[in-house]
Amino acid sequence: MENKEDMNQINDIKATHRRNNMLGKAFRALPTHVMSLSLLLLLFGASTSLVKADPITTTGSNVVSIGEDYTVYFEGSEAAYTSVSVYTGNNPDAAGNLTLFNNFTATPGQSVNIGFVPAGQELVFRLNVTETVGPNVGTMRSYFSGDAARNPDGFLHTQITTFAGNSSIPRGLNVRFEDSFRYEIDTDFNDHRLVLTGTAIPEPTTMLLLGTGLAGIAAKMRRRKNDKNEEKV
Ligand SMILES: [Ca+2]
Ligand SMILES: [Ca+2]
Repeated sequence: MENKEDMNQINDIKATHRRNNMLGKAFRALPTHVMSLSLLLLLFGASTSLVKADPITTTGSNVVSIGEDYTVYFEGSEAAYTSVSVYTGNNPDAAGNLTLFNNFTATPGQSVNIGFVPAGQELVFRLNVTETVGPNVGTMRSYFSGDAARNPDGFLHTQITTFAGNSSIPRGLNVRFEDSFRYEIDTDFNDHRLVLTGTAIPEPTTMLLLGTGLAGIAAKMRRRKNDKNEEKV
């Protein structure tokens, strides 16, 4: 009885060995370009799975980062006043200026990358408005996204909604400015509209693992090739 079981085990091991040998031969028989394509797909698959859409959370009308790399798109403007949007980092002031768009010269879909913003940090946008019609022609005022208290009239000047996406702008967060002082003209919140999208940055450890994994596969392939060449000699 014991002997029979031993024999069965030995036969199982032999069968597994034969199967592995066949798989190994089949793998080695793959042309080099098929192997390269597999590696490419592995890379491509890995990088796309790290990208997320619509990644931003809001608290009231404040825009808060979840730790991604952000791009701002110009969505459009329905306004009489001229306005220029500026990214000011996490400060509602004149520091850290990055000029984005002029509402009369920018094209919808135009974009500016503002880079990585750590999770939890607010992204503040400022709108520099020049009143070009009405009783105060030439008056310049600045309004900020977020809290009303930041603005010269103490009113909220942005609405935050979700932008569904179109042919030139991806899905993202819609930051919609009202350019009217004390809402004297209207409150349509469509005078200067931005769309913010975020892209997840692969963590260094993920990239390292991916790198070492690929390096390992490449080294194995090289060894296999060398072994084969030595067999031929
Ligand atoms: Ca308007
Ligand atoms: Ca308006």
